[in-house]
Amino acid sequence: MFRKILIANRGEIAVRIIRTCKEMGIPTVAIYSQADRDSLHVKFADEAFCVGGPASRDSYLNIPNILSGADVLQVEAIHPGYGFLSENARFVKILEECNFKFIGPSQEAIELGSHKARTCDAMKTAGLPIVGGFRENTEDEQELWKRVKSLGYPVMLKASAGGGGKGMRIVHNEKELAKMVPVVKKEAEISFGSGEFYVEKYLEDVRHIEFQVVADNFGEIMHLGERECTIQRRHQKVIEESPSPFLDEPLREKMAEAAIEGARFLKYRNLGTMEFLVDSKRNFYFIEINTRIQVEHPVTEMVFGLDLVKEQIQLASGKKLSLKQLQAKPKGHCLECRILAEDIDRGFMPSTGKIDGLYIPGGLGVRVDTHIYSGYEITPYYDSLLAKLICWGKDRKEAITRCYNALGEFNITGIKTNIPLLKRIMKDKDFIEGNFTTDYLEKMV
Ligand code: MV4
Repeated sequence: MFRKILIANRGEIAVRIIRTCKEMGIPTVAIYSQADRDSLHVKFADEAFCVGGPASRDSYLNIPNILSGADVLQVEAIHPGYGFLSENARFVKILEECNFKFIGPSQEAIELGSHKARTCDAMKTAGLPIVGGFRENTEDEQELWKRVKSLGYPVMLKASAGGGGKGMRIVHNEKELAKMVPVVKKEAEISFGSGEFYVEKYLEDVRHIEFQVVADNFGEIMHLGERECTIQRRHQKVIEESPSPFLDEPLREKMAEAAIEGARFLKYRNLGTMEFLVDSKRNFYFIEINTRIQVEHPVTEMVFGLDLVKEQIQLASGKKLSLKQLQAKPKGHCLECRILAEDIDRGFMPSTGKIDGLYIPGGLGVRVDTHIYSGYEITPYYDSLLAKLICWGKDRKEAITRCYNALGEFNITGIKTNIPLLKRIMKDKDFIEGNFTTDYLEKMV
């Protein structure tokens, strides 16, 4: 097993990864920015070093600083968490060249996954259904207009290197297309360093359902069911659950088979997620692959009774899958609510400041993954995720009740949070009945 692991991340996921390393008896190294000196991941790790200024590009994205510290402290492997460098193929290549182990999939898989148009083409070749669209060179404006016309509106423009909800726009007519093409290009250029985009038919009233796949270095691949992620705001997930209230057993099996087929085609290793859209007629379409541990991984952990970070570490160190497909038996139902530092009444503006009072709920089936504490300062430099409330129950109804009650106990003062909105959702008839599609959150605010 690895002698020492560096966690190239911050916040709740850094804390989450350190906990598993401790359980496995692996020493840990934290990195932190000048804004994160007083963070929990720094206190919980065995060693820590500062990688630069508050802005992400100066610290958590600063490859030379991360690697020089890793070298000095004799780190063997690096866990990237999610966001930051987790899906950066160049980073993975540099790590390989510097003899550090990357805890995640191969450089090739990450490279492909970060070109979403190419991934769709590959999955089409693998036999998976994809959404109708135009994924070739969109620089040819004449061709672009012609092809969009033949697709029919609405369409969705998607930055090929996109992620984190950036570089995605719905377009209803020619006028909007002319306006949005440069907007998406610019946004993608700034956020991802590439203005490449592609066009898909926009499917209305769909559900976003993703399958967790796990693969070892020996070609063994299995899945750990699905996560329902339809409840999103501006393409940021807010509530996730497993299993999806929308899938029946035959459709679940068909989609799981497709997810595994796609992963096999890519010779996929380690953890990954295959994202799909499912329409009201129960047709499903592959949309993208995520080559990282995801924010919402705990819902899968709770229903399958597994530690996905431990799986990642073991697989990266060359171990075989810890279980066979037939041994993976989901039990009960799990919901995750993302507790965000935002002011719902002021258009979801990020809320910053010192947390001056905090009560974290607990009890049977209640798990909270967080890095906050009373006295902790929320700065504007990073995402607004404060905590993940993860509630398990024997069935969906019990999980919802536990979520609602835990949200009632949760008390965070000093900053604004989305807890009031989450509580309303837990009492909403449509949510309780599993009756929701992509427009759900818009209706709720
Ligand atoms: C789509 C779509 C409909 N048609 N693509 C949004 C996040 C990203 N991971 C995938 N997303 C979507 N892609 C096509 N061709 C619908 C979504 C979508 C969504 C869109 C608007 C509002 C809420 C949404 C929630 C989940 C998925």
